[in-house]
Amino acid sequence: MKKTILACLLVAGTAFAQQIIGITSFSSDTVGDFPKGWRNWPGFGDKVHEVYRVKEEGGNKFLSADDSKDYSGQIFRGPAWYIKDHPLVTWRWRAQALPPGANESSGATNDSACGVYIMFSQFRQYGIKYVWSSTLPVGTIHAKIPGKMYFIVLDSGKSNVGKWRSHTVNILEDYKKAFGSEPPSDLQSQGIGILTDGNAVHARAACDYDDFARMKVKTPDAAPATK
Ligand SMILES: [Ca+2]
Repeated sequence: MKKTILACLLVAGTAFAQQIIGITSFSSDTVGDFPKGWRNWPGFGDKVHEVYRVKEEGGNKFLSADDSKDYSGQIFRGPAWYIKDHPLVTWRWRAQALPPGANESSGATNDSACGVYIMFSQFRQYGIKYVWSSTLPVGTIHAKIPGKMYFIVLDSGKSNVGKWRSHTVNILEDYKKAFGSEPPSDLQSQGIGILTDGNAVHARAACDYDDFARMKVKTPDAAPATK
């Protein structure tokens, strides 16, 4: 009995060291504006400013993406970091409108209400995209460009539409699963990207995003000294 109590105390007292580095929570952005520090591809002009706007709810600011005009404009921001230093990326998102029938495994229907990119090279289209899919099941990994660009389904379908969903992904582990090989030791993310789009199926897509951060993998602290 005494041993059991001691074991419980040790488990309860084990702390986890985890360095969290915020990327953005939109708290310093202006409601109604395009968020500061984000860019888009040349040629899209100000269209993305119609899609991506900061909103506020209950004192919290977040990014709202709402595309009903087939714009399909990706936005992205730094900073870059070495994946081995901070392999975990966390954020939350809330799908508001799923493009009906969208299926990311086919070019003709490749739309996602919510999409977050970790790009190792923006210009080489080398990276991983996490999506809230209209139709594909959670856990689906699909090679959009084999050996270069993969997407992974984190949420699926209508059941959680309108609810915030928090995710923490391990880029090193997901790289191994998707690419089928160990990631290069100097693998860097160029930052994060976002795309909410419904242009393939010509339907509205909408998603809210918030609280992007990167982290080390959790490692238990040394067990507390006991007598
Ligand atoms: Ca926020």
